[in-house]
Amino acid sequence: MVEGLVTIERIETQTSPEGGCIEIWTLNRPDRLNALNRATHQELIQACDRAESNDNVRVVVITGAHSPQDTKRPKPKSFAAGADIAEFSGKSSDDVRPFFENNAWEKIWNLTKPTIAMVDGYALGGGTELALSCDIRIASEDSNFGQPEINLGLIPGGGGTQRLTKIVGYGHAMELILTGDMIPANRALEIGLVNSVVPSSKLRGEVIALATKIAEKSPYTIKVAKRAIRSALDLPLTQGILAERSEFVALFDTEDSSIGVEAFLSKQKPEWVGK
Ligand code: CO8
Repeated sequence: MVEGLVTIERIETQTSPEGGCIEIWTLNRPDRLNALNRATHQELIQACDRAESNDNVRVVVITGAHSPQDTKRPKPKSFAAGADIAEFSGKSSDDVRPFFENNAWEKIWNLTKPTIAMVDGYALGGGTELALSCDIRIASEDSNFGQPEINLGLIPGGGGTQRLTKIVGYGHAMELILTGDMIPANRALEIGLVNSVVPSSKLRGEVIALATKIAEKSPYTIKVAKRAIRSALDLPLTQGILAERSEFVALFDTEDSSIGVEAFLSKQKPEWVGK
């Protein structure tokens, strides 16, 4: 367990090759509803660099810490209530540009490993965008999503106008960004913003089960699958089909495709080698 503004927990899983784990990154500023300040942002970037270079990390889960609920004025549960608005005060474009040019949202989006946002509470502004930078979003019934930047005289700046539009479609993205309204988890599910909604008490178990299932596949093939699916967002259909074909055919030269095929034919569990 690595403690900081982003707490990192590793869960060992039964993987082949051996040693695989799921990393859970917990944003740890619950008094500020896990608002993403510069320091948190830097820690997220460092966590990305470490996870990318560590072959044992198979899946990354991102979530938010909750503040104690037994105090006089408990803070609401939050995944992340956006960028830290206090850090916007008095800033010019020249002040903020360097921060946005090297930002954690893109770093997470560009991880080659699968990522899951585990959302329990508010995911607003940069918080919804952080969830959108992940490959899969699982939310508790207590969660709320939104892009309230318009109420600050701003627009989403962590990829929200782009990824939200790709994921939920033009009309829903327009409505969310132009109104700044929050939507509850069940509405987020209806518009495809989240993959599933579960009771808060079951959220961690469901996400770990999902992450474990992915961690047990060939880590090499998982990366290829992620890259191929990404092509669907970046490329026109005909080029995307060609990109997929090229990835698919190349897999026939990998040891893991031979292992997978032979394991199926001999009714064995595949023991992946990761290449
Ligand atoms: N930044 C800083 N502090 C925050 C933030 C935030 N985004 N959100 C909440 N807080 C603080 C509050 O100021 C409050 O502090 P204190 O206890 O000292 O008064 C504490 O967290 C608890 O919050 P509230 O008292 O407001 O709790 P409520 O239950 O009354 O309300 C809300 C909860 C509705 C979530 C409310 O806090 C809220 O509206 N927060 C702001 C949400 C928002 O506007 N987010 C968008 C921010 S802009 C942004 O994200 C731009 C994205 C850029 C992406 C960058 C990519 C590179």
